[in-house]
Amino acid sequence: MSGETLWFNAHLATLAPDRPGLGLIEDGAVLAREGRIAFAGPRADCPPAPAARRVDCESRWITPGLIDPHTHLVFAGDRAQEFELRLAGAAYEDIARAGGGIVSTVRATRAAGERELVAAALPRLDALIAEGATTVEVKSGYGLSLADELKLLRAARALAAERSVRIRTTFLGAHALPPEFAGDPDGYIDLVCREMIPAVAAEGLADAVDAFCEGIGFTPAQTRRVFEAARAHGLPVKLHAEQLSNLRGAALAAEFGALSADHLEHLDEAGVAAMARSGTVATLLPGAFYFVRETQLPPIAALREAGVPMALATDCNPGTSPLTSLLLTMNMAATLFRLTVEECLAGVTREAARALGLLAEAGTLEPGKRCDLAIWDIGRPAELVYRMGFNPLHARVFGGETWTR
Ligand code: DI6
Ligand code: FE
Repeated sequence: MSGETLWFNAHLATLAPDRPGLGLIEDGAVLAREGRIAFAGPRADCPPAPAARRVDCESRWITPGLIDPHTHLVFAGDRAQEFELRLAGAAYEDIARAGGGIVSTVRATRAAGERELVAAALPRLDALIAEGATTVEVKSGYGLSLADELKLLRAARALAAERSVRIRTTFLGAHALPPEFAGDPDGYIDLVCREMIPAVAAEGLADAVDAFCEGIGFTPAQTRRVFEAARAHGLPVKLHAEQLSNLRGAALAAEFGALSADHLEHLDEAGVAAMARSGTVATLLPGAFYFVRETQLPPIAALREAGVPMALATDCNPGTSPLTSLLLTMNMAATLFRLTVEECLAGVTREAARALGLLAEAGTLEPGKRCDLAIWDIGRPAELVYRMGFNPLHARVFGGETWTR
């Protein structure tokens, strides 16, 4: 881990906020010292570096390592059969009545041990890593009991020991109502607030707290209780908001200074304004939009106009977004949501870091941050957004070290 490494003969997309657009630097260099970026800029300005290792990038492009700021990566089983039923015309309710849907994932996840959950999540994590991801957020929410939520969060944290990647965990106990609390959502929220959040905080297992504020999830009043418990335990909040309807969840999240509000297809002007005031990031999930064949578009123009930062994420989950590609996520954001190339790339780097409260550590090529890089075999950055199902990653650097995965 010690010593210096210099990457030279590269084009940089630094994403540094003090430069316009992508922060492009032709003929750039990146110098890493003890795992952190010591220099990123024009090669001519690079301090003389007696670097032990010098890497000729042969005119490739370097971006910050990619960041997926919203996943439900850790779960057991799959829902391919449910997908087939839906293709054959079955409604979501029929599937739920037949024991499918989210409850089937909860059942499988409860039955799995921590190591099994790690093993199940690794291929999904590897797919993200193979495309240059260096930071991945992972939510709980398929355990829905104290023991199972803790197990899931431990499995998520354990992923960081298996691969060269930073994992941020989010406690999403308020994801769905577990069967044993049928008819008693407030009783379940009592458990979330009085037992689960204190235990998760005491064990230091979560970096944030999230909830699913929706007709089929939890009400704004229940969400508020979850946020109050999170605040009491010093944990920042995020929210699944306005995915299927407008319950004004984003404004509630903004009131609590949320790091992000996610989905947002049904967000209104007041919600946009509230997010702008609180600096809450809009995390857009085009994979879920695509997979459930949603037609209501998130209010991109209004978010842009109000200066709300926009992040992009896979929302990787077995029910509504079985997606493990940030490159395809960018393509979908461009084609379906009309984001620009700059917005797409910023969405999976700088703004994704902001959505995780990690901007001081990651998300741009700036001195002092961890040296997490993706090195690409491309001629221009737009290629990362334009192609579908093609991976031009040449190398991935995590904490100044080059890894194949
Ligand atoms: N929103 C969603 O669309 C998923 N979770 C959430 O909060 C659904 C998850 C599933 O069906 O397993
Ligand atoms: Fe989600």
